[in-house]
Amino acid sequence: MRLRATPRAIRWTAAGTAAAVAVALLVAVGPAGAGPAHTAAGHRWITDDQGRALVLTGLNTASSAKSRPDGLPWIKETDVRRESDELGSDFVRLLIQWRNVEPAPGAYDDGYLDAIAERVRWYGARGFHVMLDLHQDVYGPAVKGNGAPAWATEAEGLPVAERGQWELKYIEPGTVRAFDNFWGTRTASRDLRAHYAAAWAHVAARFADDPAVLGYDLMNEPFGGSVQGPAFEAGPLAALYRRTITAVREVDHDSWIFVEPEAVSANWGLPSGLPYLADPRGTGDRARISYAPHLYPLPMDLGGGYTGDSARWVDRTLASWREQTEKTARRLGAPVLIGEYGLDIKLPGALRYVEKVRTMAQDMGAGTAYWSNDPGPWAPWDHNLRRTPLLPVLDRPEPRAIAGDPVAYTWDEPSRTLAVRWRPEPGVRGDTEVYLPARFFPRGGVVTGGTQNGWDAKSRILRVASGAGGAGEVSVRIRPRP
Ligand code: MNI
Repeated sequence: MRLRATPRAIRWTAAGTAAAVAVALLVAVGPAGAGPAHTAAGHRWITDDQGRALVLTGLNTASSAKSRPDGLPWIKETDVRRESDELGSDFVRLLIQWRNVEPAPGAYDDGYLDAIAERVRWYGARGFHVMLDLHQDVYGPAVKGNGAPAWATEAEGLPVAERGQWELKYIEPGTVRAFDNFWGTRTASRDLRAHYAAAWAHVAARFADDPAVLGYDLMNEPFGGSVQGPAFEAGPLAALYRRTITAVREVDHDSWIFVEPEAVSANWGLPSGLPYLADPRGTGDRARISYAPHLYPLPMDLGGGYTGDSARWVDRTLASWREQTEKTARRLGAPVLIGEYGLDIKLPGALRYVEKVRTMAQDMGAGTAYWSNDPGPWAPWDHNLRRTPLLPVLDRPEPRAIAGDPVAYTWDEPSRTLAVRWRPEPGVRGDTEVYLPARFFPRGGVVTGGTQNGWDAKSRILRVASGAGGAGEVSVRIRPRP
């Protein structure tokens, strides 16, 4: 993502002292908490290069990349077309593997990055924002997981037993040792974190000027080996993030950088100990660090559906997950993106659960990436690529980009009304864009309370003038065109 330097940015870099920076900040954005695109909970929105708040909605692509030797997801371009045509997606969390990026120490496979770039183009051509996710589960294939190359796996010969429940491989001796050597909480033969940061810098250099790439998810579901909880998150994890952020910013000034908490606690709605992580590109609204936790309520991991007692526990998890996520996001000064949520949709109540998560994300001003697009029982398409009942649940009317400071948006299905409210902000350019699925808006929409600026029947995007220059809040309603 590219952004021209704004006068504000120039003033900041010219400011020699902390006091001058503080003055410039007050002049530029007003009192603390002001400035564009903040949610009710006080954290920020992810913005595009026109300053518009983005409502990112999409899928993870794909679990298949974990196990394939080529490290690529199963998709062809026609699958991206299907995702674009049948689903209201404007976002993809695209999995990549360290083992394929850096197959030998310090040697990068640019053929792999070319293949990733081709897939990014498929998405970009259809208006998607792409987040690259350097994925791992259970460290790497040398310890029966995925992610890290074998040369970067120092398990010291300790065993890793196959387990029925894959998550249990995380606590096998060889896996824990490999993590400890990675994090440097034991003395490894190499500084593996230096390799990790440099591998990211190599990837970021390749995609820095790619307008389809929104940013980088530095590590999937981090796990600390024998160091757990706040000691891990505020210690080795924060240190790796700081090192990697510095390395990425040397080659890419503008893309968003997404950080995840320790998965095993945060996925279940427990607190994260992740500390504030400075962005070399600036503080406050200049920073582009986003918080991207996952959401997997424990009752569902245990095979429960969204009914009865299990549903009550899931609801409590959702409430604590939201509270903890917003607390961490405020500490980080970061917008929120739910990088993964998902379940086997045959579980009782599964579709209501998905709806519930989407509504929560909407209330939080958070984007979502459903896990995953691999055809099967979790996905919007089955093994024959026929639509599953999940598809219409994911495919909802929604704003895509809001040209100002978003106040709220709601979809009321009985009255077929999408309502969007925002406060115009100086410096935000372009229209508000809303996505209107064919099954509710077969002939597009009619706007009240604002000015329609165009309708694209192919992408099903309706544009509404930002209202900048007008006074106060803009409140528009969009109903189906008769
Ligand atoms: O549920 C997890 C998960 C459980 C336990 C642990 N540890 C013990 C460290 C870590 C993670 N993850 C959920 C989903 N994430 C992956 C992809 O990132 C999906 O395949 C899982 O369903």
